[in-house]
Amino acid sequence: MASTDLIRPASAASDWTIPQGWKHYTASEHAMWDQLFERQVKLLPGRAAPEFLAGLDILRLSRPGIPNFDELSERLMKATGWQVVPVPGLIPDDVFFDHLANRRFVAGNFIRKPEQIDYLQEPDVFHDVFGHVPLLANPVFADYMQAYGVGGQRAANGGVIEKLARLYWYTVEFGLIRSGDQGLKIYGAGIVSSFGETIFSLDDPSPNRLGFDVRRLMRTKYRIDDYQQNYFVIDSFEDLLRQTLQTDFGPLYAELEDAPDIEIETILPTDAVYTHGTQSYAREKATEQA
Ligand code: HBI
Ligand code: FE
Repeated sequence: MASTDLIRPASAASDWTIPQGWKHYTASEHAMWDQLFERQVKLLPGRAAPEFLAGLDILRLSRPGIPNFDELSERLMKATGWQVVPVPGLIPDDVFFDHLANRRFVAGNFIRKPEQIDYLQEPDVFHDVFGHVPLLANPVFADYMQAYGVGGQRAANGGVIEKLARLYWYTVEFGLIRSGDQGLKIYGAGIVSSFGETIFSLDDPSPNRLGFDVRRLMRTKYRIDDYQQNYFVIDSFEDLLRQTLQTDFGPLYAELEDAPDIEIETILPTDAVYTHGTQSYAREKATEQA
């Protein structure tokens, strides 16, 4: 569904925010958060980027269970000037960009049901808060997210927004990072909040792990209904910010306008491919087209 087709619920304000209603969460909803939190916290050391792990402490509030957004925002505000605001679910692109440009991260206030523990389509409070908030406590990543919102507001037409959405998808949601000689680590919120994809994205031999290249990435289609076929690997958050949102995108958009999309299973001769090694990944030039 295109996010422009969304209808704002009567209970939501003009900026699509709603009250979190923290007092209304049931004991079993809080228990669902605690269960998901414990499972990911056990899995992530050695797999998640150190910057993500460093930000996890921001989620350890005065009480267990689903974080109270006011308390969380107070802590996040002190770290990087960001806030977390509740919304009912997906919101339109322009509203989403406006929140990000003003350092407000929108988070669903609902939590998945027990039968959805491993997969749900709509971003719930666990995905949004556990997945996204720890890196928002990192000053460089916090600036990247704001710059994305500003870039979205400037994007004049739908074609450009589609390319920007791919940048968000392959970095903020499903990004991998090379962590010195420690091999590849995960940082994308869609991975770090998923038990299955945390393992799949690093260990499974089937997906392509490609060196980050913004032109290549913006032409690459993606899947929303299964683990990813492609992951793009950045060298550092500083480098990501420099190569993308601190660069003038005007000429890039013009250049990409007539460039064809790249199918998800394609590896190009120009791609840098990370291959599976015992200790770490070797970065090689692809020699043949897949
Ligand atoms: N709304 N709640 C919510 N969360 C998102 O991640 C989101 C959204 N609306 C639009 C959107 N993302 C994407 O269109 C942008 O990345 C382009
Ligand atoms: Fe997300």
